[in-house]
Amino acid sequence: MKVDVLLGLQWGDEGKGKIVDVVTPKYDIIARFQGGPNAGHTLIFEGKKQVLHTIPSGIFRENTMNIIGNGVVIDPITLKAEMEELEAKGVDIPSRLMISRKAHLILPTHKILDRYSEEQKGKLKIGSTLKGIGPTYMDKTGRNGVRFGDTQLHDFKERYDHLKNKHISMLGEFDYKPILEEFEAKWFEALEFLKKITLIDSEHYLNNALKEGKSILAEGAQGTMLDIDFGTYPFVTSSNTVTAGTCTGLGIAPNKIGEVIGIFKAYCTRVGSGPFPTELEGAVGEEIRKIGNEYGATTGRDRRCGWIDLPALKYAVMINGATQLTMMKADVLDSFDTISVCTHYEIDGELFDYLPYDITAHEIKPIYKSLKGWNTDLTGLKDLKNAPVEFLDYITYLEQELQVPITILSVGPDRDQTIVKN
Ligand code: 2SA
Ligand code: MG
Repeated sequence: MKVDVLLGLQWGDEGKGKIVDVVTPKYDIIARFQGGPNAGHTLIFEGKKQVLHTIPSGIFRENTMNIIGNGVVIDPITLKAEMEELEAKGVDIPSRLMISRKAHLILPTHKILDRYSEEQKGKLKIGSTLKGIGPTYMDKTGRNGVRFGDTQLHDFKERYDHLKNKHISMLGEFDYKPILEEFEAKWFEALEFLKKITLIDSEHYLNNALKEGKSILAEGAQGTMLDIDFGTYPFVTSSNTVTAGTCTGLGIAPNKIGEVIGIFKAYCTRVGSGPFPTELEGAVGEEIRKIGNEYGATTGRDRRCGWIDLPALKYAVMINGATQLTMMKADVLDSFDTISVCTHYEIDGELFDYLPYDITAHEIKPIYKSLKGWNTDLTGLKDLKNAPVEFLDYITYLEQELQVPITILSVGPDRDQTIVKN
């Protein structure tokens, strides 16, 4: 058996949560491999909305085991809140969730450092969700981090204090005390609460599961263009969001990766700062935001909206080795007469089909191809046989350009509004 991977090809918010939830019945195990509570995976079923931040999106299905892998960073406070919300809905978390001992902990002072860092950057701020992600990964790679497994060691409090004091010494004049007072007690309380979750060596668990013939899906967070190495640096998150992140974030060897399902929206969004060549700042962008309900699932921020960006998507398909594609939110474009697709960028008078190295130093002008819109309500579509020809043309055009088949199409937020193409 191999591990299938499902991840975002744009700047996040492609709809990973919904699709993981839809495909979960095919898998025994769903595992998160990177990121942390900066993620906002929205699932809607039976008319109810649920946002997940740290817990994998397989949690609502009985008989599915959910793993938070070593590559994830965990804030006990937000994880506890998320668990309590789900438990109130009758989900039995301890029987469906396990956490890697090697996953790093987000300390209250990591969140403070995140705010401090963004303040220091001024205009160049990343637009972080301020969940402490960057500082926690910095301590991980700097070899100062505190891991979940450390909570079971006799000197855990010393390790915690040591790191906390290091952080305080980095904060200069920043008034950290009120925030620390607000969060520190809650943080330890949350760790107590989380004792009911089993800690495991998830690399052994997952590799053994493969040997036993179990099926595993790795669930990405954020998106390829936010990858620490291949995204629009420095406006990125601090983890490897791409397929390779599955290997390091779960302990899965590259030759154990099976299908790579890349998700993208029929248009494009970005939340936070940084380059976004196809951004529409006027009325059309606003219309997409409203129809698509494009607001941050974690922070509530307006998401920036624009047309689909083929050069960026081709890059993402290449880096991830995507073997299948899923197109989300096609219904959001139902009322548009014309749909634009960015095929190239014009930079200093020259045409490019990839993003330049120094992405902030150039003015990037998107070159568009116009396609006729379908002007039909797709939200009730169950079968592509009944789809408008313009919609089918859009799918075929994208498949030709990206050279990967689109196997799943989403035409609305509900589980049921999903078409699996044969
Ligand atoms: P961070 O929090 O330090 O990792 O932020 C760094 C950049 O990564 C972006 N980022 C995201 N982009 C899209 N969706 C994310 N999750 C939430 C959502 C975001 C929200 O699902 O809507 O609620 O605002 C996410 N998380 C991080 C972030 O905007 C920075 O550009
Ligand atoms: Mg999201």
